[in-house]
Amino acid sequence: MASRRLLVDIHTHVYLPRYASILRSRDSAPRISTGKSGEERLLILDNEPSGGRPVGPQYWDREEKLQFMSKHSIDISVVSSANPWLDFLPPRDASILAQNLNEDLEAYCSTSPTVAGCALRQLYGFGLLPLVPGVTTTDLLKAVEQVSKLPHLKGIIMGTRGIGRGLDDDALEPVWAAIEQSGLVAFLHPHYGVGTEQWGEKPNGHVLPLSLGFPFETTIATTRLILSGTFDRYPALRLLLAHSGGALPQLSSRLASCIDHDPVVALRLKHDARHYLGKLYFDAVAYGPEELGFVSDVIARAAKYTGLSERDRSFGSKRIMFGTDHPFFPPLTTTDKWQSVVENLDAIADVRGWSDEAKAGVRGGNALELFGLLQTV
Ligand code: 5CU
Repeated sequence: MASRRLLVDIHTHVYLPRYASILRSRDSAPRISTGKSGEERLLILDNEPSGGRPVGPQYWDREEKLQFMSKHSIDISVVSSANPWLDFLPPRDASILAQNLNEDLEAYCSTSPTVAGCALRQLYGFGLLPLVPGVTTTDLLKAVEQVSKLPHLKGIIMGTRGIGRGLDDDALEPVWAAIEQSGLVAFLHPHYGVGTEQWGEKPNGHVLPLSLGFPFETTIATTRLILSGTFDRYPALRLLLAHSGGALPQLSSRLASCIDHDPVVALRLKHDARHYLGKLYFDAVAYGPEELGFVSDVIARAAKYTGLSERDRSFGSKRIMFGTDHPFFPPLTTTDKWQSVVENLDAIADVRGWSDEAKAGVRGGNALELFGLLQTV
């Protein structure tokens, strides 16, 4: 069995039934509403084009997730709750719901079928923390502890706002310490986008917020973590970035130069900014081989800023992992393979300079290693 190459999806979402029913009970965003024809629509943010997106069982039904996996030959999915997580709730409600949803996700994963020929389950998960303004540190730490004890939860998904002041908030220091200590992977995922005033007045649907707003939100949040010295204080922290890290790989040398010219930050950090890019993990939800190749070059280059010799592109691939973003971006017919999935798989296959071993790693081996699943294969 050890020789079979598994396909592992590390970026795939669910609105668990308990969460979906809360969204159905609401009359402002985020909410699920039912139209005259009985069709449900999910409005995630206020003022979304066309009143949100149509939703159906693929958003909450585990059988649909397993069928989607089977259609695309995905062996394992590491499933995360989708945005906006608990952001709209008062702190006590958020803490209770996080606890319940973490239990729900553990049950969703632990009772999933096993992968043919090995002891692994088809589903693992990222749990939730009640990251909302006013929550107590005690409740946040309890949630980290809860997730770390649930055997099928391998990480924590989080947005970029923390408890209201972003992820570089001093109040989150004990939380980063606890996440590092637990060995859980923190999956940083956008929700709000940035700079909506830049989108203009033309009807461009969801294109600008999703293609630019989301990745720039991740770029800014991660840059703030770098600038605050978080990776110096928690060097074993494992942070996974959605959408291949947004624009951060492309902007990292510019960031390094800006830091060099700014003693306020330069004196605070132990390393050149490019060093920290090599400490991060990236999904492969980039849709193009050139972009993936570039991200792996940036990761490989990080070694140079740690005093080691620069590595090759295949070395950089070790921190990149396949993802689908299911159930978002569905195809127009139910029989089709999903274009977004096919594009992301083709992109991995077509990266110039990645060895076959490197491609197999991005398709699944790297994720098995990161999430501690290798020993079960
Ligand atoms: O279509 C969308 O708005 C989204 C979303 O909200 N979250 C996500 O992960 N992908 C697409």
